[in-house]
Amino acid sequence: MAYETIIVEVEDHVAKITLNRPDALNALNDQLLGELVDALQDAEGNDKVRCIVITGSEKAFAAGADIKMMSEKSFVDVFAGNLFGPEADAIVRIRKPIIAAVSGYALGGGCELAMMCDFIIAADNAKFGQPEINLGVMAGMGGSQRLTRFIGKSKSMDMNLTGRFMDADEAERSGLVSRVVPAKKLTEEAMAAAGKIAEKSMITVMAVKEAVNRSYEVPLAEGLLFERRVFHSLFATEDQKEGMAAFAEKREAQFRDK
Ligand code: CO8
Repeated sequence: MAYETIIVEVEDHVAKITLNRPDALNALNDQLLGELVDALQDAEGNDKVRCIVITGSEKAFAAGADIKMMSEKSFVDVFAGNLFGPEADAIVRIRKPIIAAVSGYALGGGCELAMMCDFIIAADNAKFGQPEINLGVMAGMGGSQRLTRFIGKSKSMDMNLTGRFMDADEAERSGLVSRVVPAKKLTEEAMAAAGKIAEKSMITVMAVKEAVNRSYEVPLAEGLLFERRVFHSLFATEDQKEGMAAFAEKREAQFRDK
Protein backbone atom coordinates (compact mmCIF):
# COMPACT_ATOMS: atom_id res chain seq x y z
CA MET A 1 0.00 0.00 0.00
CA ALA A 2 1.23 3.50 -0.82
CA TYR A 3 1.42 5.69 2.26
CA GLU A 4 1.45 9.50 2.31
CA THR A 5 2.30 10.26 5.93
CA ILE A 6 4.74 7.49 6.82
CA ILE A 7 7.65 5.75 5.11
CA VAL A 8 8.11 2.01 5.60
CA GLU A 9 11.40 0.25 4.91
CA VAL A 10 12.16 -3.39 5.68
CA GLU A 11 15.82 -4.15 6.09
CA ASP A 12 17.49 -7.18 7.72
CA HIS A 13 14.26 -8.38 9.36
CA VAL A 14 13.49 -4.94 10.82
CA ALA A 15 10.59 -2.76 9.66
CA LYS A 16 11.49 0.90 10.07
CA ILE A 17 8.46 3.16 10.05
CA THR A 18 9.28 6.86 9.71
CA LEU A 19 6.55 9.35 10.55
CA ASN A 20 6.56 11.80 7.68
CA ARG A 21 4.51 14.98 7.99
CA PRO A 22 7.47 17.37 8.10
CA ASP A 23 5.36 20.52 7.67
CA ALA A 24 3.44 19.73 10.86
CA LEU A 25 6.34 18.24 12.87
CA ASN A 26 4.72 14.83 12.39
CA ALA A 27 1.55 15.84 14.23
CA LEU A 28 -0.76 12.84 14.50
CA ASN A 29 -3.97 13.00 12.50
CA ASP A 30 -6.45 10.34 11.41
CA GLN A 31 -4.54 9.61 8.22
CA LEU A 32 -1.15 9.23 9.88
CA LEU A 33 -2.45 7.04 12.70
CA GLY A 34 -4.49 4.98 10.24
CA GLU A 35 -1.45 4.42 8.05
CA LEU A 36 0.71 3.66 11.08
CA VAL A 37 -1.72 1.01 12.31
CA ASP A 38 -1.92 -0.46 8.83
CA ALA A 39 1.88 -0.63 8.54
CA LEU A 40 2.22 -2.17 12.00
CA GLN A 41 -0.38 -4.82 11.24
CA ASP A 42 1.35 -5.49 7.97
CA ALA A 43 4.67 -5.93 9.79
CA GLU A 44 2.96 -8.22 12.29
CA GLY A 45 1.78 -10.46 9.45
CA ASN A 46 5.08 -10.40 7.55
CA ASP A 47 7.30 -13.38 8.43
CA LYS A 48 10.35 -11.44 7.29
CA VAL A 49 9.82 -8.79 9.98
CA ARG A 50 11.08 -9.69 13.46
CA CYS A 51 11.24 -6.25 15.07
CA ILE A 52 9.80 -2.80 14.34
CA VAL A 53 11.29 0.66 14.79
CA ILE A 54 9.12 3.78 14.79
CA THR A 55 10.96 7.04 14.28
CA GLY A 56 10.44 10.60 13.08
CA SER A 57 12.67 13.38 11.81
CA GLU A 58 15.68 14.88 13.54
CA LYS A 59 13.52 17.83 14.69
CA ALA A 60 10.44 15.91 15.78
CA PHE A 61 9.40 12.38 16.57
CA ALA A 62 5.89 13.85 16.75
CA ALA A 63 4.80 17.21 18.20
CA GLY A 64 1.48 15.80 19.38
CA ALA A 65 -1.94 15.20 18.00
CA ASP A 66 -2.82 17.59 15.20
CA ILE A 67 -4.14 20.66 17.00
CA LYS A 68 -5.53 22.20 13.82
CA MET A 69 -7.49 19.03 13.10
CA MET A 70 -8.88 18.94 16.66
CA SER A 71 -9.55 22.62 17.27
CA GLU A 72 -13.11 22.77 15.92
CA LYS A 73 -14.26 19.41 17.23
CA SER A 74 -17.04 19.17 19.82
CA PHE A 75 -17.38 16.80 22.75
CA VAL A 76 -19.86 14.76 20.71
CA ASP A 77 -17.42 14.58 17.79
CA VAL A 78 -14.55 13.20 19.87
CA PHE A 79 -16.64 11.06 22.24
CA ALA A 80 -18.98 9.48 19.70
CA GLY A 81 -16.16 9.29 17.14
CA ASN A 82 -13.84 7.84 19.83
CA LEU A 83 -10.98 10.06 18.65
CA PHE A 84 -7.77 8.01 18.33
CA GLY A 85 -9.16 5.25 20.59
CA PRO A 86 -9.19 2.39 18.05
CA GLU A 87 -5.74 3.35 16.74
CA ALA A 88 -4.20 3.46 20.24
CA ASP A 89 -5.76 0.08 21.08
CA ALA A 90 -4.51 -1.42 17.81
CA ILE A 91 -0.94 -0.21 18.37
CA VAL A 92 -0.65 -1.84 21.79
CA ARG A 93 -2.10 -5.09 20.44
CA ILE A 94 0.92 -5.61 18.15
CA ARG A 95 2.79 -8.65 19.49
CA LYS A 96 6.11 -8.09 17.77
CA PRO A 97 8.52 -5.78 19.60
CA ILE A 98 8.46 -2.09 18.75
CA ILE A 99 11.26 0.36 19.52
CA ALA A 100 10.60 4.11 19.48
CA ALA A 101 13.65 5.99 18.20
CA VAL A 102 13.03 9.56 19.34
CA SER A 103 14.85 12.63 18.10
CA GLY A 104 13.63 16.14 18.83
CA TYR A 105 10.10 16.75 20.07
CA ALA A 106 7.95 13.94 21.46
CA LEU A 107 5.07 15.97 22.84
CA GLY A 108 1.50 15.17 23.82
CA GLY A 109 0.32 12.34 21.58
CA GLY A 110 3.92 12.03 20.32
CA CYS A 111 5.21 11.24 23.79
CA GLU A 112 2.24 8.92 24.27
CA LEU A 113 2.96 7.10 21.00
CA ALA A 114 6.58 6.61 22.08
CA MET A 115 5.33 5.20 25.40
CA MET A 116 3.05 2.74 23.56
CA CYS A 117 6.20 1.22 22.06
CA ASP A 118 8.15 -1.39 24.04
CA PHE A 119 11.07 0.86 24.80
CA ILE A 120 12.40 4.24 23.81
CA ILE A 121 15.86 5.04 22.55
CA ALA A 122 16.35 8.80 22.69
CA ALA A 123 18.71 11.05 20.77
CA ASP A 124 20.55 13.54 22.97
CA ASN A 125 18.38 16.34 21.50
CA ALA A 126 15.08 14.65 22.43
CA LYS A 127 12.45 16.60 24.34
CA PHE A 128 9.49 14.90 25.95
CA GLY A 129 6.41 16.65 27.24
CA GLN A 130 2.68 16.58 27.92
CA PRO A 131 1.86 20.21 27.11
CA GLU A 132 -1.86 19.61 26.50
CA ILE A 133 -2.64 21.70 29.58
CA ASN A 134 -1.56 24.78 27.60
CA LEU A 135 -4.35 24.00 25.13
CA GLY A 136 -7.03 23.67 27.79
CA VAL A 137 -7.10 19.88 27.57
CA MET A 138 -5.12 17.02 29.05
CA ALA A 139 -3.30 13.90 27.91
CA GLY A 140 -5.64 11.39 26.28
CA MET A 141 -3.53 8.43 25.11
CA GLY A 142 -1.52 7.52 28.20
CA GLY A 143 0.21 10.72 29.32
CA SER A 144 -1.47 10.71 32.70
CA GLN A 145 -1.29 6.92 33.09
CA ARG A 146 1.73 5.35 31.38
CA LEU A 147 3.95 8.35 32.08
CA THR A 148 3.07 8.16 35.79
CA ARG A 149 4.04 4.49 35.92
CA PHE A 150 7.30 5.18 34.09
CA ILE A 151 8.55 8.27 35.94
CA GLY A 152 6.46 8.35 39.15
CA LYS A 153 3.73 10.64 40.40
CA SER A 154 5.75 13.71 41.26
CA LYS A 155 7.47 14.09 37.89
CA SER A 156 4.35 13.10 36.00
CA MET A 157 2.28 15.72 37.83
CA ASP A 158 5.03 18.27 37.12
CA MET A 159 5.03 17.43 33.38
CA ASN A 160 1.24 17.23 33.03
CA LEU A 161 0.45 20.29 35.17
CA THR A 162 3.18 22.69 34.05
CA GLY A 163 3.50 21.39 30.49
CA ARG A 164 7.28 21.65 30.75
CA PHE A 165 9.58 19.61 28.51
CA MET A 166 11.99 16.99 29.80
CA ASP A 167 15.35 16.62 28.04
CA ALA A 168 16.93 13.31 27.12
CA ASP A 169 19.19 13.12 30.19
CA GLU A 170 16.32 13.69 32.59
CA ALA A 171 14.20 11.20 30.63
CA GLU A 172 16.91 8.57 31.03
CA ARG A 173 17.41 9.35 34.74
CA SER A 174 13.64 9.12 35.24
CA GLY A 175 13.21 5.77 33.51
CA LEU A 176 11.25 7.05 30.53
CA VAL A 177 13.90 6.03 28.01
CA SER A 178 16.21 3.04 28.00
CA ARG A 179 19.25 4.83 26.55
CA VAL A 180 20.44 8.12 25.10
CA VAL A 181 22.62 8.22 21.99
CA PRO A 182 24.07 11.02 19.86
CA ALA A 183 21.39 12.38 17.50
CA LYS A 184 23.43 11.51 14.41
CA LYS A 185 23.65 7.87 15.51
CA LEU A 186 20.01 7.40 16.54
CA THR A 187 18.88 5.37 13.53
CA GLU A 188 22.01 3.24 13.54
CA GLU A 189 21.68 2.49 17.27
CA ALA A 190 17.95 1.76 17.07
CA MET A 191 18.41 -0.51 14.05
CA ALA A 192 21.28 -2.29 15.82
CA ALA A 193 19.10 -2.88 18.91
CA ALA A 194 16.28 -4.12 16.66
CA GLY A 195 18.77 -6.34 14.83
CA LYS A 196 19.84 -7.91 18.12
CA ILE A 197 16.22 -8.68 18.97
CA ALA A 198 15.66 -10.06 15.45
CA GLU A 199 18.34 -12.70 16.11
CA LYS A 200 16.37 -14.24 19.00
CA SER A 201 13.59 -16.78 18.85
CA MET A 202 10.37 -14.97 17.89
CA ILE A 203 8.43 -17.22 20.25
CA THR A 204 10.58 -16.13 23.17
CA VAL A 205 10.56 -12.48 22.11
CA MET A 206 6.76 -12.39 21.99
CA ALA A 207 6.56 -14.19 25.34
CA VAL A 208 8.90 -11.63 26.94
CA LYS A 209 6.88 -8.72 25.53
CA GLU A 210 3.67 -10.24 26.85
CA ALA A 211 5.13 -10.93 30.29
CA VAL A 212 6.68 -7.49 30.79
CA ASN A 213 3.50 -5.76 29.63
CA ARG A 214 1.52 -7.97 31.98
CA SER A 215 3.36 -6.36 34.90
CA TYR A 216 1.44 -3.16 34.17
CA GLU A 217 -1.93 -4.87 34.22
CA VAL A 218 -2.04 -7.28 37.15
CA PRO A 219 -0.93 -7.48 40.82
CA LEU A 220 2.60 -8.77 41.48
CA ALA A 221 1.57 -12.27 42.57
CA GLU A 222 -0.50 -12.74 39.39
CA GLY A 223 2.31 -11.35 37.26
CA LEU A 224 4.87 -13.64 38.84
CA LEU A 225 2.64 -16.66 38.31
CA PHE A 226 2.06 -15.63 34.67
CA GLU A 227 5.82 -15.26 34.19
CA ARG A 228 6.56 -18.66 35.76
CA ARG A 229 3.97 -20.43 33.61
CA VAL A 230 5.21 -18.77 30.42
CA PHE A 231 8.77 -19.69 31.41
CA HIS A 232 7.65 -23.30 31.91
CA SER A 233 5.82 -23.31 28.59
CA LEU A 234 8.93 -22.24 26.66
CA PHE A 235 10.34 -25.69 27.44
CA ALA A 236 7.85 -26.99 24.88
CA THR A 237 9.77 -25.20 22.11
CA GLU A 238 12.58 -26.47 19.92
CA ASP A 239 14.24 -23.09 20.38
CA GLN A 240 14.73 -23.77 24.10
CA LYS A 241 16.49 -27.05 23.25
CA GLU A 242 18.58 -25.30 20.62
CA GLY A 243 19.45 -22.32 22.85
CA MET A 244 20.63 -24.48 25.73
CA ALA A 245 22.43 -26.99 23.49
CA ALA A 246 24.24 -24.13 21.72
CA PHE A 247 25.42 -22.79 25.08
CA ALA A 248 26.77 -26.20 26.10
CA GLU A 249 28.44 -26.66 22.71
CA LYS A 250 29.91 -23.11 22.82
CA ARG A 251 28.33 -22.03 19.53
CA GLU A 252 25.76 -19.48 18.34
CA ALA A 253 22.17 -20.68 18.63
CA GLN A 254 20.25 -21.13 15.38
CA PHE A 255 16.67 -20.33 16.34
CA ARG A 256 13.83 -21.50 14.09
CA ASP A 257 10.83 -19.95 15.86
CA LYS A 258 9.54 -23.40 16.73
N1 CO8 B 1 -0.52 20.07 15.56
C1 CO8 B 1 -0.60 20.72 14.37
N2 CO8 B 1 0.43 21.40 13.85
C2 CO8 B 1 1.57 21.45 14.57
C3 CO8 B 1 1.71 20.82 15.80
C4 CO8 B 1 0.60 20.10 16.32
N3 CO8 B 1 0.63 19.40 17.45
N4 CO8 B 1 2.96 21.07 16.27
C5 CO8 B 1 3.57 21.82 15.34
N5 CO8 B 1 2.75 22.06 14.32
C6 CO8 B 1 3.01 22.85 13.11
C7 CO8 B 1 3.01 24.33 13.40
O1 CO8 B 1 1.70 24.84 13.43
C8 CO8 B 1 3.84 24.85 12.24
O2 CO8 B 1 3.03 24.89 11.10
P1 CO8 B 1 2.99 26.24 10.19
O3 CO8 B 1 4.38 26.37 9.67
O4 CO8 B 1 1.96 25.92 9.17
O5 CO8 B 1 2.61 27.35 11.13
C9 CO8 B 1 4.87 23.76 12.02
O6 CO8 B 1 4.32 22.57 12.65
C10 CO8 B 1 6.20 24.03 12.69
O7 CO8 B 1 5.97 24.31 14.04
P2 CO8 B 1 6.50 25.64 14.78
O8 CO8 B 1 6.65 26.76 13.81
O9 CO8 B 1 5.64 25.87 15.96
O10 CO8 B 1 7.97 25.12 15.20
P3 CO8 B 1 8.84 25.63 16.42
O11 CO8 B 1 10.17 25.04 16.24
O12 CO8 B 1 8.73 27.10 16.58
O13 CO8 B 1 8.13 24.98 17.73
C11 CO8 B 1 7.09 23.20 19.00
C12 CO8 B 1 8.11 23.60 17.90
C13 CO8 B 1 7.60 23.71 20.36
C14 CO8 B 1 7.02 21.69 19.02
C15 CO8 B 1 5.72 23.83 18.68
O14 CO8 B 1 5.38 23.54 17.35
C16 CO8 B 1 4.60 23.36 19.57
O15 CO8 B 1 4.48 23.79 20.71
N6 CO8 B 1 3.74 22.45 19.04
C17 CO8 B 1 2.57 21.98 19.75
C18 CO8 B 1 2.92 20.99 20.84
C19 CO8 B 1 1.68 20.52 21.57
O16 CO8 B 1 0.98 21.29 22.20
N7 CO8 B 1 1.40 19.22 21.51
C20 CO8 B 1 0.23 18.62 22.14
C21 CO8 B 1 -0.90 18.55 21.16
S1 CO8 B 1 -2.41 17.95 21.90
C22 CO8 B 1 -2.20 16.28 21.98
O17 CO8 B 1 -1.19 15.75 21.60
C23 CO8 B 1 -3.31 15.48 22.57
C24 CO8 B 1 -3.06 14.00 22.37
C25 CO8 B 1 -4.14 13.20 23.00
C26 CO8 B 1 -5.20 12.78 22.01
C27 CO8 B 1 -6.04 11.76 22.70
C28 CO8 B 1 -7.23 11.32 21.95
C29 CO8 B 1 -8.01 10.30 22.77
